[in-house]
Amino acid sequence: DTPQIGVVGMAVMGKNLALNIESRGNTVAIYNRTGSKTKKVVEDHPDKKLVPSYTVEDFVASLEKPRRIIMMVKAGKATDAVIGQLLPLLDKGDVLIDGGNTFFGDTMRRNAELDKSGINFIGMGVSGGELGALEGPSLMPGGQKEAYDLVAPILNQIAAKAEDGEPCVTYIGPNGAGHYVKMVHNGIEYGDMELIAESYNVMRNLVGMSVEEIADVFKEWSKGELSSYLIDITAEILTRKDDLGSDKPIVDLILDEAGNKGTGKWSSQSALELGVPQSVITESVYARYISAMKDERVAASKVLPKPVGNVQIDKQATIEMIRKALYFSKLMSYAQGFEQMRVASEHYDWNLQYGELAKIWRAGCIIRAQFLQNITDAYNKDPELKNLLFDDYFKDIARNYQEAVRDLVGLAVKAGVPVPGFSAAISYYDSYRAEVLPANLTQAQRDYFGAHTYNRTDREGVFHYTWYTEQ
Ligand code: NBP
Repeated sequence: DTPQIGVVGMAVMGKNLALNIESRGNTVAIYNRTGSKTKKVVEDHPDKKLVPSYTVEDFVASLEKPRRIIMMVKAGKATDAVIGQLLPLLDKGDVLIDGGNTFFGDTMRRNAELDKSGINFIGMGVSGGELGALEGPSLMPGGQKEAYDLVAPILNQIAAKAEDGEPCVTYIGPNGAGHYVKMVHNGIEYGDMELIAESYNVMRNLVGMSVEEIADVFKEWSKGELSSYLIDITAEILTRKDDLGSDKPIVDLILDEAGNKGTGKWSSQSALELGVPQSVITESVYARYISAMKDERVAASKVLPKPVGNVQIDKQATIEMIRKALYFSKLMSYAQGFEQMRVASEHYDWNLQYGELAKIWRAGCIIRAQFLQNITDAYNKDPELKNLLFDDYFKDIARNYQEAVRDLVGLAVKAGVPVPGFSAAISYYDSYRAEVLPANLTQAQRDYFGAHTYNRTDREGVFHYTWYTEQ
């Protein structure tokens, strides 16, 4: 059979994606810079319809036309290098897909450059990790719509399926839209992970619970509205013991320094550039940074005073407060993430379909959760929704849970247990619903020291006050 599609990059993601595509009845051409990896994939899977090539020329020549190629290589220079090798060999109308975790700005640039040669370039976010790539990831493709239509049948086959059977893939929008949405997805993932970590920490250090007890609480929560992949794996992680012999929970032996590969940071940077408040995700990025300052924290823990007051805790009541704080804060984080995508969509002219985005995150990806259906419902009711907080479901949760968040943040702050995500969430909520903010004073200060002028509440025009007379 002539391969219907080719995959470049035989590291774990590319290999698994190729096997996924093959498992749906397709013949797949494969290529990797280092030939031994390609050889190993074929040797490990002798019965699969994989067609290996050991030169780019052979690889391109082996494909059905118009050619469809997915690149799964390290984002950045490697992507440009592979494009550079492929470009002279491709014809007008061929479709090149970058499935790496690429910065959306790079995808916009490459899409425009390749368009000049008549090559369709799709930047596709792929979420779900190794297993997702193999069994069904959530896919976020952006680029020329005609190009998407050429690959849509295969993408529909390989994507994860939601409970209602719908594939977790849809056309996201032109040029960098797919990678942008994947970036915000990752930012939201940072936020979810931080809020879960804070919940664990408050149970541990404010309520004084054991790791086993906390595992049971997460198991219980996963049956309710918090039901999600990340809550499930948290419950499971907390039950696991040391794999090197002691009977301690493995979490107690893992160093508390969080790494990152930059997608959370990109998400925050873009929010700053677009002027969108995205505090929950940004606090999550900061939380990873401050965690990595282990030596400084150890030194500071020895010299900086602790809180002096005592905090009285009612265990069961506090656990329920934490559950509500977690859900409320998650809603704030998604409200911010979707607001960011709305502003980006207007700024870059992408025409993003917000309800569809929540839909394709229902399965396959790391942030998959029952709750995403509420977002789809909200946008179905009102596609022009400015912010999810105006939706009835979100309003109800805010009404019913806000007191619990306030109580919990109060207790945690009093006890000195850090809750940057929860605090950011409730502060955002209070700022967003404030008819009047103290920005009047900020404007007065700006006018005082820099003659930056201000508007008035009672009349039109631009004003400058004579704060002082020049001597
Ligand atoms: P890596 O990100 O580790 O990349 C390794 C691949 O890039 C190998 O095939 C390697 O070829 C190739 N490569 C490099 Br490095 N430099 C190259 C160059 N100059 N020319 C040609 N090929 C080059 O692999 P991965 O973890 O499988 O991830 C692939 C992509 O998928 C990345 O962009 C990643 O961010 C993204 N992604 C990963 C996950 C995940 O869970 N891991 C999830 C979603 C998306 P070689 O064998 O010759 O060195």
